[in-house]
Amino acid sequence: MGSEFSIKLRELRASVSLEHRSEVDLLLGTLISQSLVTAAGVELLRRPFGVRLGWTRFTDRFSVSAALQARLGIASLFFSGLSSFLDSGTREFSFALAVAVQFDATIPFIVISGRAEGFVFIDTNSNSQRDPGEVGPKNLILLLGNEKARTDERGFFRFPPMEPGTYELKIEKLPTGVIVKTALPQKIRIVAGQTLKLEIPLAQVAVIEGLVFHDENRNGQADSGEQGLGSVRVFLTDATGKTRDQRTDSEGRFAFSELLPGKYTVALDVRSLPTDFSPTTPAEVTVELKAQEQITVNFGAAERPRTVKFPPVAQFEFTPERPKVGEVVRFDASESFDPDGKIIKYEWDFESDGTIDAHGVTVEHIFSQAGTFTVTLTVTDNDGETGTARKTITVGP
Ligand SMILES: [Ca+2]
Ligand SMILES: [Ca+2]
Ligand SMILES: [Ca+2]
Ligand SMILES: [Ca+2]
Repeated sequence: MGSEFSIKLRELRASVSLEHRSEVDLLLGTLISQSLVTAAGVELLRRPFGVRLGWTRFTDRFSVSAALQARLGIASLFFSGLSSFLDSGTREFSFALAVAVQFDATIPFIVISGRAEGFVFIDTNSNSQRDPGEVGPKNLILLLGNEKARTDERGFFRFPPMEPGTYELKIEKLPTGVIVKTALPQKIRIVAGQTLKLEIPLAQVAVIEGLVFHDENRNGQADSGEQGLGSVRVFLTDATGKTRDQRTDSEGRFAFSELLPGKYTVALDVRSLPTDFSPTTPAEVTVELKAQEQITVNFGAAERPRTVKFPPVAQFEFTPERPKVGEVVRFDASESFDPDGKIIKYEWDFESDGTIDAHGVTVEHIFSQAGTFTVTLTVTDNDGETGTARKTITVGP
């Protein structure tokens, strides 16, 4: 209905006609036939048929009339059912048939248009309704077709009058920290003579950002000097299970912006870490995000601990070199070492019979018999690796 009405309105035009008119006067029952009258009218036309409201000057009088009209090019056929003669102050009813040649002019001052206006508002209580106190950002520019509108301090905007039709509604540029809660661009229909009321809710958003860093000292903290890891994939999953992902930039940074408040899980894709790297922090973190909040989640990763271990090296000296029975012999293993850790145990077996006789870096022993003995030192490092050294000692009588 609306579209039909608007199509008719678009055909609204003014015309001047040269007519030949034949008229039957109903009161007198006479036929009047006259030529060359000038007529000015406003037509509501849906081609080729229409209605004309006209003001006509006959050779000797004026009338206003309503006529049904059929139009073919510049020629028209009118069938008029009502004429009112102004000059005589009387109303006369007549039927007239006229053939006319018409010259058209559009009527620029008659605006046949519709409007759109409304509010952009920050929906602080998240109910998608504009509640008291919920105002919008000022100076936000909205686009409807080729027209622009700007919000005032209340968030109110009004587009200029527009031709009826369907247009795309967009917001030119949103301030940071807000998103539109309804889908935009949106198709908007402008209807002639009507003002469309729009309400566009905005939501304040939050950000989860962070860093994936090379945790060289494996302490779980991003210490100064520890570089970011680029191109590492980070997943973000919201409370509904919807997941999106992002890769870190060359400095190891990532940022999920424009997030609605809620619960999120941020997870590191460990397969995207550099070769041999593993996380040194929890690879998955759950956060509760509030409006406008900015939460930082950092992930550390480093090379996996090495799997090759070096055993300790056992070395010892003893004095005197040629002890006698009953003499104290001093053994010193302080030259022993471990290349990649430390020695935690020293075990001495003075005659290599398999029974440990003493513990410690330096020990003393008295041989009770003369003879040649093999002394065995076994050292154990912090990884449980062992090293052994043997020396022979000759004990004199
Ligand atoms: Ca609200
Ligand atoms: Ca660190
Ligand atoms: Ca070792
Ligand atoms: Ca022994």
